[in-house]
Amino acid sequence: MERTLVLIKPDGIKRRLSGEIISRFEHKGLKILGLKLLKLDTKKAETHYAVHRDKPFFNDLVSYITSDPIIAMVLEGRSVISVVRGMAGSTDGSKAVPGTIRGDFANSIQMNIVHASDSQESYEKEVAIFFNHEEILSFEYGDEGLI
Ligand code: 3AN
Repeated sequence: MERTLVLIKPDGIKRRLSGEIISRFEHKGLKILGLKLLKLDTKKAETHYAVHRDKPFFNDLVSYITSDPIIAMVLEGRSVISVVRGMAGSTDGSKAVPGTIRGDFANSIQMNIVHASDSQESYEKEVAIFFNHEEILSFEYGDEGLI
């Protein structure tokens, strides 16, 4: 089973969309192994977005993601990295397809509700920023055979 790191960004939290977003992942049959509400510090935000360090929007992005609380989640499921990227939709909310989280709730590039790891390598780097090993739980829901 694959795992991914999802963030509900400050716009998602402040627009009271957290429950809606978490429900989508639950209804898809993904397993939530870790979940926390936190305010990210600048150092961790810079590490999380390190690949964008040279982009013109880097400073704005770091200021934005540290401006207010976010929710961090570890999800598990079959091909979960690509499944969740598909559910999130394309980066620019104005271009994201309806039915996706960004397509349904975002109209901005920066304030696009969620972040989701784009590869196994990214997941491994990102999960270490947000979770200790003991905060990622291992358990059965009981409906795994149906999903
Ligand atoms: P995604 O989150 O869809 O993987 P990335 O990795 O290209 O998108 O970009 C990371 C984050 O940087 C985006 N979620 C968005 O918040 C921000 N971002 C990307 N492109 C721009 C841009 N042109 N202007 C402002 N912010 C951007």
